[in-house]
Amino acid sequence: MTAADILIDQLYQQGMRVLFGMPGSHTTYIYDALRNHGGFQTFICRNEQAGAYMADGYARVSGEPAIICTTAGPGATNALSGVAEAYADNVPLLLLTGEVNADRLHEECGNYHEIGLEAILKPCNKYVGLIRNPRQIPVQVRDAVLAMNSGRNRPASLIAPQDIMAKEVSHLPPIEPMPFLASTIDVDAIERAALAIGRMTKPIIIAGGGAVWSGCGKQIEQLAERIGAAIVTSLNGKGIVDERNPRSVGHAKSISAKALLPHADGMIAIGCRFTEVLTSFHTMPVPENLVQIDLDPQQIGMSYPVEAGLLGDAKMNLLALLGELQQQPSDWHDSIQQAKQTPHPAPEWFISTMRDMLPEDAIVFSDASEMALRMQSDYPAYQPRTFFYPSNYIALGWGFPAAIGGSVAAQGKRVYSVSGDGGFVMTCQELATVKKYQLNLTIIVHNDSAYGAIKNLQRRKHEARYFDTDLINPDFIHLANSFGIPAKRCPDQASFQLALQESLNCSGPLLIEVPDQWRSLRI
Ligand SMILES: Cc1ncc(C[n+]2csc(CCOP(=O)(O)OP(=O)(O)O)c2C)c(N)n1
Ligand SMILES: [Mg+2]
Repeated sequence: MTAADILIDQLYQQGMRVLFGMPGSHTTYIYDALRNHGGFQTFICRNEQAGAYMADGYARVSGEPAIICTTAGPGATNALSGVAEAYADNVPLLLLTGEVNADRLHEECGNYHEIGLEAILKPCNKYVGLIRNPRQIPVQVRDAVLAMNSGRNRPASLIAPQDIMAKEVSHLPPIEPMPFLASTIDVDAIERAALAIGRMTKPIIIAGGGAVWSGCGKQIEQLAERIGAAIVTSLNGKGIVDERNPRSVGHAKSISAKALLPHADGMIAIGCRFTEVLTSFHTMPVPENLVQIDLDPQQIGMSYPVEAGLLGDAKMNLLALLGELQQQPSDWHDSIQQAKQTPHPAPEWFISTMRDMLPEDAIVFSDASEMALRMQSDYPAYQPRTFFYPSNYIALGWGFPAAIGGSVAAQGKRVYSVSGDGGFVMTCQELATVKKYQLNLTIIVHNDSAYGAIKNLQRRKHEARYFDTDLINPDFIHLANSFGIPAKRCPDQASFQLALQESLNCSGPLLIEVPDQWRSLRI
């Protein structure tokens, strides 16, 4: 048995089952161990950056981390953008990377693929473990899994030098998975929070990604009912409560939310970090009477002072709060309804057609394109973990490969990705992955032959001095076909409806191109 066999077995013992990646000269022992073990579902990616996005998408849909396995040096650094996106959005994934031989590590003695991986990985991982001795493997695997699954869910990395992986070792006893520390309730803090909430007459609940990971949608609805609150979400919180709920005013940047937020006299933030993106560079009105629930003590009061901070799991804290709070009279309901009626410009037909045609529980991944940006407000999510966006690192090219990971997690249920032409071409090589595994994925490419989002900025901020934002693209239909994937070009609503309908009834991948050359001049 090699150390690589031990490593793979320990990962399995700690609950890991899915691995995206690409073998290299420094990971042949790891791949041999994967083959011998046989318990992992493995997927070859065509670029490790996309492979890391896949692992990210897998975790967002399933709630469970997957592995992105890379060779040393360039394999790991290719994956870095994906690790960073997961770090910024609080999503767990495990980067398992090969490494040059440990005997002369960091000597820069001419070993190919060598680069200071620990230093590179530290800022975007909760845990980085360099394996120097096979005996360390059980504890390092356990610590990596614990880091991903406890507190804020974030990436972990294991660095596996090839000479260590090749070592013959006798069987090591398995190590018990570490029980995740359950958060405890601070009774005094709950009382302070209940008092603060009792003073709110126009409360707003703002729910972020932490609420989704805690799975506290029901408790949020109950709290809103109890105290007469409106509900808004951040991007990562979208769908935690059905956006058609009479108390929901959607995403915090929706027209309805913007109409209501200035009138609130109290806010309860649940797993929500008040990021630059959410608060539009801290211009969003945040009432002084703020109660904040978060797993991470650093986040509580970081951007706005709090009346009460509740540390720990959101669901547990909400249950404790609900035990304290009486039904609260509120005349806020009419204002919420008025805000919901605020006149909206009609959403783009592309977006409304998707919402009208797709099932309630359809899983949609969007890239950082202009159209996906608009989906944040104009595409209501009805269930948690059904709408995904690279919310905080905002890595263009994420949407399509993340949807591949999401599709693996969805176990056959059809998944949709929405990309612009620019973002899609960044990771379109993964059409090969979709084809190889015949995934039920509908790949929508909104094609304006431009980096439209940036072109818009040039129009607004630089008096339409457009520069380096127009693109020449491949023929997307031929491109998909060359990978053996059927494709439709849909320049109008009727043909788009037909194609979406077809995709609902087909199995395997389908690419839909929506050419829209003049869109950037319309908005
Ligand atoms: C990795 C990375 N590179 C560049 C950017 C900057 N950026 C954000 S949106 C965008 C243009 C997106 O173009 P496209 O995918 O065609 O969508 P469109 O905005 O045209 O709808 C760019 C270049 C980014 N966010 N991430
Ligand atoms: Mg574009």
